[in-house]
Amino acid sequence: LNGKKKKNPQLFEAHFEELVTELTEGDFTDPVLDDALNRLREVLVYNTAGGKRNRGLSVIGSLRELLPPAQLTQHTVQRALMVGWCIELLQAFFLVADDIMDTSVTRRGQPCWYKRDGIGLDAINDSFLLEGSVYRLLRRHCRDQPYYVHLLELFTETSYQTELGQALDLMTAPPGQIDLNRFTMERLYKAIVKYKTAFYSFYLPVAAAMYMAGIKSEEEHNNAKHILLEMGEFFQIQDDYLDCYGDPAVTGKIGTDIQDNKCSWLVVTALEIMTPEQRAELEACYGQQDDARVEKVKALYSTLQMPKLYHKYEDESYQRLQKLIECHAQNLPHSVFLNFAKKIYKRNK
Ligand code: GPP
Ligand code: MG
Ligand code: MG
Ligand code: MG
Repeated sequence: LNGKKKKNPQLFEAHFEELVTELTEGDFTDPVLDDALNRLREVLVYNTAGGKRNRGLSVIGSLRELLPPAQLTQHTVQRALMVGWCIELLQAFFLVADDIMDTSVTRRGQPCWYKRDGIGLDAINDSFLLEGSVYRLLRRHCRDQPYYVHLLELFTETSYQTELGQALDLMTAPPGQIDLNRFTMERLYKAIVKYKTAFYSFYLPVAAAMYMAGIKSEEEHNNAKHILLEMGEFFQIQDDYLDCYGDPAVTGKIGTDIQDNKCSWLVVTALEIMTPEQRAELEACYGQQDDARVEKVKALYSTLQMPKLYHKYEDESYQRLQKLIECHAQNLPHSVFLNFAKKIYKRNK
Protein backbone atom coordinates (compact mmCIF):
# COMPACT_ATOMS: atom_id res chain seq x y z
CA LEU A 1 0.00 0.00 0.00
CA ASN A 2 2.82 2.38 0.86
CA GLY A 3 4.45 1.77 -2.47
CA LYS A 4 1.19 2.65 -4.19
CA LYS A 5 0.74 5.82 -2.15
CA LYS A 6 4.23 6.99 -3.01
CA LYS A 7 3.44 6.51 -6.65
CA ASN A 8 0.36 8.75 -6.65
CA PRO A 9 2.30 12.03 -6.98
CA GLN A 10 4.36 10.69 -9.89
CA LEU A 11 1.32 9.20 -11.62
CA PHE A 12 -0.48 12.49 -11.11
CA GLU A 13 2.26 14.69 -12.60
CA ALA A 14 2.75 12.30 -15.50
CA HIS A 15 -0.92 12.57 -16.39
CA PHE A 16 -0.90 16.35 -16.87
CA GLU A 17 0.85 16.56 -20.23
CA GLU A 18 -1.69 14.15 -21.68
CA LEU A 19 -4.57 16.35 -20.55
CA VAL A 20 -2.91 19.50 -21.94
CA THR A 21 -2.40 17.82 -25.28
CA GLU A 22 -5.98 16.64 -25.30
CA LEU A 23 -7.34 20.12 -24.51
CA THR A 24 -5.13 21.92 -27.00
CA GLU A 25 -4.83 19.41 -29.85
CA GLY A 26 -7.59 16.84 -29.54
CA ASP A 27 -10.60 19.06 -28.99
CA PHE A 28 -11.07 21.93 -31.44
CA THR A 29 -8.95 21.30 -34.54
CA ASP A 30 -9.96 24.23 -36.76
CA PRO A 31 -6.59 25.82 -37.68
CA VAL A 32 -7.99 29.34 -37.20
CA LEU A 33 -7.97 28.55 -33.47
CA ASP A 34 -4.27 27.63 -33.34
CA ASP A 35 -3.21 30.87 -31.66
CA ALA A 36 -5.96 30.65 -29.04
CA LEU A 37 -5.11 27.02 -28.30
CA ASN A 38 -1.42 27.84 -27.98
CA ARG A 39 -2.40 30.55 -25.52
CA LEU A 40 -4.49 27.99 -23.62
CA ARG A 41 -1.48 25.67 -23.42
CA GLU A 42 0.64 28.45 -21.96
CA VAL A 43 -2.11 29.38 -19.47
CA LEU A 44 -2.54 25.75 -18.36
CA VAL A 45 1.17 25.17 -17.86
CA TYR A 46 2.02 28.47 -16.17
CA ASN A 47 -0.89 28.46 -13.75
CA THR A 48 -0.55 24.89 -12.52
CA ALA A 49 3.23 25.06 -12.00
CA GLY A 50 4.59 24.82 -8.46
CA GLY A 51 1.37 23.86 -6.65
CA LYS A 52 1.37 21.44 -3.72
CA ARG A 53 -1.33 19.29 -5.41
CA ASN A 54 -3.04 18.56 -2.07
CA ARG A 55 -6.49 18.89 -3.60
CA GLY A 56 -5.82 17.04 -6.81
CA LEU A 57 -3.99 14.15 -5.15
CA SER A 58 -6.69 13.63 -2.57
CA VAL A 59 -9.14 12.35 -5.23
CA ILE A 60 -7.00 9.32 -6.09
CA GLY A 61 -5.83 9.09 -2.45
CA SER A 62 -9.42 8.95 -1.17
CA LEU A 63 -10.61 6.61 -3.90
CA ARG A 64 -7.89 4.09 -2.96
CA GLU A 65 -9.31 4.09 0.58
CA LEU A 66 -12.92 3.84 -0.56
CA LEU A 67 -12.70 1.08 -3.18
CA PRO A 68 -11.46 -2.48 -2.74
CA PRO A 69 -8.28 -2.98 -4.85
CA ALA A 70 -10.11 -5.28 -7.27
CA GLN A 71 -12.38 -2.41 -8.30
CA LEU A 72 -9.47 -0.02 -8.86
CA THR A 73 -8.99 -0.81 -12.51
CA GLN A 74 -6.50 1.06 -14.65
CA HIS A 75 -9.38 3.06 -16.17
CA THR A 76 -10.73 4.01 -12.76
CA VAL A 77 -7.29 5.21 -11.64
CA GLN A 78 -6.90 7.24 -14.86
CA ARG A 79 -10.29 8.88 -14.32
CA ALA A 80 -9.46 9.70 -10.69
CA LEU A 81 -6.22 11.37 -11.81
CA MET A 82 -8.18 13.34 -14.40
CA VAL A 83 -10.81 14.46 -11.85
CA GLY A 84 -7.93 15.45 -9.53
CA TRP A 85 -6.54 17.62 -12.32
CA CYS A 86 -9.98 19.17 -12.80
CA ILE A 87 -9.80 20.35 -9.18
CA GLU A 88 -6.30 21.73 -9.76
CA LEU A 89 -7.61 23.57 -12.86
CA LEU A 90 -10.60 24.93 -10.95
CA GLN A 91 -8.13 26.15 -8.34
CA ALA A 92 -5.96 27.72 -11.07
CA PHE A 93 -9.09 29.52 -12.36
CA PHE A 94 -9.79 30.89 -8.87
CA LEU A 95 -6.17 31.90 -8.24
CA VAL A 96 -5.68 33.77 -11.53
CA ALA A 97 -8.81 35.79 -10.75
CA ASP A 98 -8.12 36.14 -7.01
CA ASP A 99 -4.65 37.59 -7.63
CA ILE A 100 -6.16 40.34 -9.77
CA MET A 101 -8.78 41.12 -7.11
CA ASP A 102 -6.20 41.05 -4.28
CA THR A 103 -3.58 42.99 -6.32
CA SER A 104 -1.06 40.28 -5.47
CA VAL A 105 2.43 40.20 -6.93
CA THR A 106 3.67 36.61 -6.83
CA ARG A 107 2.07 33.18 -6.76
CA ARG A 108 3.87 29.85 -6.30
CA GLY A 109 7.23 31.56 -6.63
CA GLN A 110 6.62 33.33 -9.94
CA PRO A 111 4.88 36.55 -10.97
CA CYS A 112 1.07 36.34 -10.85
CA TRP A 113 -0.20 35.60 -14.36
CA TYR A 114 -1.87 39.02 -14.76
CA LYS A 115 1.44 40.68 -13.80
CA ARG A 116 3.28 39.17 -16.74
CA ASP A 117 4.26 41.45 -19.62
CA GLY A 118 1.46 41.75 -22.14
CA ILE A 119 -1.11 39.84 -20.06
CA GLY A 120 -2.80 42.30 -17.66
CA LEU A 121 -6.59 42.05 -17.54
CA ASP A 122 -6.66 39.63 -20.47
CA ALA A 123 -5.98 37.22 -17.60
CA ILE A 124 -9.71 37.42 -16.84
CA ASN A 125 -10.46 35.56 -20.06
CA ASP A 126 -7.65 33.10 -19.33
CA SER A 127 -9.33 32.31 -16.01
CA PHE A 128 -12.54 31.52 -17.93
CA LEU A 129 -10.57 29.20 -20.21
CA LEU A 130 -9.25 27.34 -17.17
CA GLU A 131 -12.78 26.93 -15.85
CA GLY A 132 -14.05 25.78 -19.24
CA SER A 133 -11.26 23.20 -19.45
CA VAL A 134 -12.62 21.53 -16.31
CA TYR A 135 -15.97 20.80 -17.92
CA ARG A 136 -14.53 19.70 -21.25
CA LEU A 137 -12.35 17.13 -19.48
CA LEU A 138 -15.19 15.89 -17.28
CA ARG A 139 -17.40 15.48 -20.32
CA ARG A 140 -14.82 13.65 -22.39
CA HIS A 141 -13.82 11.21 -19.68
CA CYS A 142 -16.90 10.72 -17.51
CA ARG A 143 -19.91 11.28 -19.73
CA ASP A 144 -20.78 7.58 -19.68
CA GLN A 145 -20.22 7.06 -15.98
CA PRO A 146 -23.21 6.71 -13.64
CA TYR A 147 -21.80 9.49 -11.44
CA TYR A 148 -21.36 12.08 -14.24
CA VAL A 149 -24.29 14.29 -13.26
CA HIS A 150 -23.27 14.11 -9.59
CA LEU A 151 -19.78 15.30 -10.46
CA LEU A 152 -21.10 18.10 -12.66
CA GLU A 153 -23.45 19.34 -9.96
CA LEU A 154 -20.71 19.03 -7.38
CA PHE A 155 -18.31 21.18 -9.44
CA THR A 156 -20.89 23.84 -10.31
CA GLU A 157 -22.33 24.01 -6.78
CA THR A 158 -18.86 24.23 -5.24
CA SER A 159 -17.80 26.97 -7.65
CA TYR A 160 -20.88 28.98 -6.77
CA GLN A 161 -20.22 28.59 -3.05
CA THR A 162 -16.63 29.74 -3.60
CA GLU A 163 -17.80 32.77 -5.57
CA LEU A 164 -20.25 33.71 -2.78
CA GLY A 165 -17.39 33.39 -0.28
CA GLN A 166 -15.16 35.53 -2.46
CA ALA A 167 -17.94 38.15 -2.62
CA LEU A 168 -18.08 38.26 1.18
CA ASP A 169 -14.29 38.44 1.37
CA LEU A 170 -14.18 41.36 -1.06
CA MET A 171 -17.15 43.27 0.35
CA THR A 172 -15.70 43.04 3.84
CA ALA A 173 -12.49 44.67 2.62
CA PRO A 174 -13.44 47.85 0.72
CA PRO A 175 -10.26 49.80 -0.13
CA GLY A 176 -9.90 52.91 1.98
CA GLN A 177 -12.83 52.17 4.30
CA ILE A 178 -11.49 50.80 7.55
CA ASP A 179 -14.24 49.63 9.87
CA LEU A 180 -12.82 47.25 12.44
CA ASN A 181 -16.26 46.80 14.03
CA ARG A 182 -17.29 44.63 11.10
CA PHE A 183 -14.58 42.05 11.75
CA THR A 184 -16.17 39.36 13.93
CA MET A 185 -15.02 35.77 14.31
CA GLU A 186 -18.30 33.91 14.59
CA ARG A 187 -20.59 35.90 12.30
CA LEU A 188 -18.25 36.96 9.53
CA TYR A 189 -14.82 35.32 9.56
CA LYS A 190 -16.07 31.76 9.76
CA ALA A 191 -18.61 32.33 6.98
CA ILE A 192 -16.03 33.84 4.64
CA VAL A 193 -13.55 30.99 5.00
CA LYS A 194 -16.15 28.23 4.87
CA TYR A 195 -17.45 29.50 1.54
CA LYS A 196 -14.32 30.89 -0.14
CA THR A 197 -11.96 28.03 0.78
CA ALA A 198 -13.34 25.03 2.66
CA PHE A 199 -15.89 23.75 0.15
CA TYR A 200 -13.61 23.67 -2.87
CA SER A 201 -10.38 22.76 -1.10
CA PHE A 202 -11.64 19.98 1.19
CA TYR A 203 -15.19 18.82 0.55
CA LEU A 204 -14.89 18.87 -3.27
CA PRO A 205 -12.00 16.38 -3.69
CA VAL A 206 -13.32 13.87 -1.15
CA ALA A 207 -16.93 14.19 -2.33
CA ALA A 208 -15.76 13.62 -5.92
CA ALA A 209 -14.01 10.40 -4.85
CA MET A 210 -17.13 9.34 -2.92
CA TYR A 211 -19.35 9.78 -5.99
CA MET A 212 -16.82 7.88 -8.11
CA ALA A 213 -16.96 5.06 -5.56
CA GLY A 214 -20.77 5.05 -5.82
CA ILE A 215 -21.34 6.69 -2.43
CA LYS A 216 -24.12 9.20 -2.94
CA SER A 217 -26.25 9.13 0.20
CA GLU A 218 -26.86 12.57 1.61
CA GLU A 219 -26.14 11.34 5.12
CA GLU A 220 -22.68 10.05 4.19
CA HIS A 221 -21.89 13.26 2.33
CA ASN A 222 -23.03 15.38 5.27
CA ASN A 223 -20.82 13.39 7.63
CA ALA A 224 -17.81 13.92 5.39
CA LYS A 225 -18.69 17.59 4.89
CA HIS A 226 -18.85 18.17 8.64
CA ILE A 227 -15.25 17.02 9.10
CA LEU A 228 -13.88 18.53 5.89
CA LEU A 229 -15.32 22.00 6.41
CA GLU A 230 -13.69 22.10 9.84
CA MET A 231 -10.38 21.15 8.22
CA GLY A 232 -10.93 23.81 5.55
CA GLU A 233 -11.58 26.49 8.15
CA PHE A 234 -8.31 25.66 9.81
CA PHE A 235 -6.49 25.60 6.46
CA GLN A 236 -7.58 29.17 5.71
CA ILE A 237 -6.55 30.25 9.22
CA GLN A 238 -3.10 28.88 8.36
CA ASP A 239 -3.20 30.75 5.05
CA ASP A 240 -3.98 33.97 6.92
CA TYR A 241 -1.17 33.30 9.41
CA LEU A 242 1.30 32.57 6.59
CA ASP A 243 0.25 35.75 4.76
CA CYS A 244 2.01 37.65 7.55
CA TYR A 245 4.48 35.14 9.02
CA GLY A 246 5.26 32.79 6.13
CA ASP A 247 8.57 32.96 4.27
CA PRO A 248 7.78 34.08 0.70
CA ALA A 249 10.68 31.92 -0.49
CA VAL A 250 8.73 28.94 0.87
CA THR A 251 5.08 29.96 0.36
CA GLY A 252 5.82 31.39 -3.07
CA LYS A 253 3.59 34.41 -2.41
CA ILE A 254 3.99 37.81 -0.80
CA GLY A 255 1.28 38.69 1.73
CA THR A 256 -1.18 41.51 1.02
CA ASP A 257 -3.87 41.00 3.68
CA ILE A 258 -2.93 43.98 5.89
CA GLN A 259 -2.72 46.37 2.90
CA ASP A 260 -5.92 44.92 1.41
CA ASN A 261 -7.99 45.53 4.58
CA LYS A 262 -8.78 41.79 4.79
CA CYS A 263 -10.88 40.17 7.49
CA SER A 264 -7.98 37.85 8.38
CA TRP A 265 -7.76 35.47 11.38
CA LEU A 266 -4.89 37.59 12.69
CA VAL A 267 -6.78 40.86 12.79
CA VAL A 268 -9.99 39.29 14.12
CA THR A 269 -8.13 37.45 16.90
CA ALA A 270 -6.00 40.49 17.73
CA LEU A 271 -9.11 42.66 18.00
CA GLU A 272 -10.48 40.32 20.67
CA ILE A 273 -7.53 40.93 22.99
CA MET A 274 -6.18 44.42 22.32
CA THR A 275 -6.48 47.58 24.44
CA PRO A 276 -8.43 50.61 23.18
CA GLU A 277 -5.09 52.37 22.53
CA GLN A 278 -3.87 49.50 20.41
CA ARG A 279 -7.18 49.50 18.58
CA ALA A 280 -6.78 53.17 17.72
CA GLU A 281 -3.28 52.44 16.39
CA LEU A 282 -4.64 49.57 14.29
CA GLU A 283 -7.45 51.78 12.98
CA ALA A 284 -4.85 54.30 11.81
CA CYS A 285 -2.62 51.75 10.05
CA TYR A 286 -4.73 48.87 8.69
CA GLY A 287 -5.82 48.62 5.06
CA GLN A 288 -3.33 51.02 3.50
CA GLN A 289 -0.70 50.60 0.80
CA ASP A 290 2.00 52.12 2.98
CA ASP A 291 4.97 50.00 4.10
CA ALA A 292 5.55 51.94 7.33
CA ARG A 293 1.92 51.45 8.41
CA VAL A 294 2.03 47.76 7.47
CA GLU A 295 5.13 47.40 9.67
CA LYS A 296 3.26 49.05 12.54
CA VAL A 297 0.43 46.53 12.24
CA LYS A 298 3.01 43.71 12.25
CA ALA A 299 4.68 45.18 15.33
CA LEU A 300 1.30 45.27 17.04
CA TYR A 301 0.74 41.62 16.15
CA SER A 302 4.06 40.67 17.70
CA THR A 303 3.36 42.69 20.88
CA LEU A 304 0.14 40.68 21.13
CA GLN A 305 2.12 37.43 20.59
CA MET A 306 0.04 36.32 17.64
CA PRO A 307 2.43 33.50 16.62
CA LYS A 308 2.08 31.98 20.09
CA LEU A 309 -1.72 32.27 19.97
CA TYR A 310 -1.74 30.74 16.51
CA HIS A 311 0.33 27.71 17.53
CA LYS A 312 -1.94 27.14 20.49
CA TYR A 313 -4.94 27.36 18.17
CA GLU A 314 -3.30 24.90 15.78
CA ASP A 315 -2.86 22.28 18.52
CA GLU A 316 -6.43 22.70 19.76
CA SER A 317 -7.78 22.53 16.24
CA TYR A 318 -5.93 19.26 15.61
CA GLN A 319 -7.41 17.73 18.77
CA ARG A 320 -10.89 18.89 17.78
CA LEU A 321 -10.50 17.38 14.37
CA GLN A 322 -9.46 13.99 15.75
CA LYS A 323 -12.66 13.97 17.81
CA LEU A 324 -14.80 14.97 14.84
CA ILE A 325 -13.33 12.12 12.83
CA GLU A 326 -14.13 9.70 15.67
CA CYS A 327 -17.74 10.91 15.84
CA HIS A 328 -18.64 11.66 12.25
CA ALA A 329 -16.62 9.42 9.95
CA GLN A 330 -19.01 6.52 10.66
CA ASN A 331 -18.92 4.18 7.65
CA LEU A 332 -16.19 6.13 5.90
CA PRO A 333 -12.60 5.00 6.44
CA HIS A 334 -10.90 7.37 8.87
CA SER A 335 -7.78 7.28 6.72
CA VAL A 336 -9.55 9.44 4.10
CA PHE A 337 -9.61 12.29 6.61
CA LEU A 338 -6.43 11.49 8.52
CA ASN A 339 -4.33 11.43 5.33
CA PHE A 340 -5.64 14.86 4.37
CA ALA A 341 -5.12 16.23 7.91
CA LYS A 342 -1.52 14.95 7.96
CA LYS A 343 -0.74 17.00 4.86
CA ILE A 344 -1.95 20.30 6.26
CA TYR A 345 -1.18 20.46 9.97
CA LYS A 346 2.14 22.18 10.78
CA ARG A 347 2.53 23.23 7.15
CA ASN A 348 4.72 26.20 6.28
CA LYS A 349 3.69 26.56 2.64
C1 GPP B 1 -8.32 32.12 -0.85
O1 GPP B 1 -8.21 33.45 -0.48
C2 GPP B 1 -9.56 31.95 -1.67
C3 GPP B 1 -9.55 31.77 -2.99
C4 GPP B 1 -8.28 31.67 -3.72
C5 GPP B 1 -10.85 31.65 -3.73
C6 GPP B 1 -10.99 32.68 -4.79
C7 GPP B 1 -12.34 32.60 -5.38
C8 GPP B 1 -12.76 33.12 -6.54
C9 GPP B 1 -14.17 32.90 -6.96
C10 GPP B 1 -11.88 33.89 -7.44
P1 GPP B 1 -6.81 34.23 -0.41
O2 GPP B 1 -6.92 35.44 -1.25
O3 GPP B 1 -6.41 34.38 1.01
O4 GPP B 1 -5.77 33.22 -1.10
P2 GPP B 1 -4.24 33.56 -1.34
O5 GPP B 1 -3.63 33.90 0.01
O6 GPP B 1 -3.67 32.27 -1.90
O7 GPP B 1 -4.20 34.69 -2.30
MG1 MG C 1 -8.50 36.63 -1.94
MG1 MG D 1 -5.47 36.24 -2.58
MG1 MG E 1 -4.38 34.45 1.81
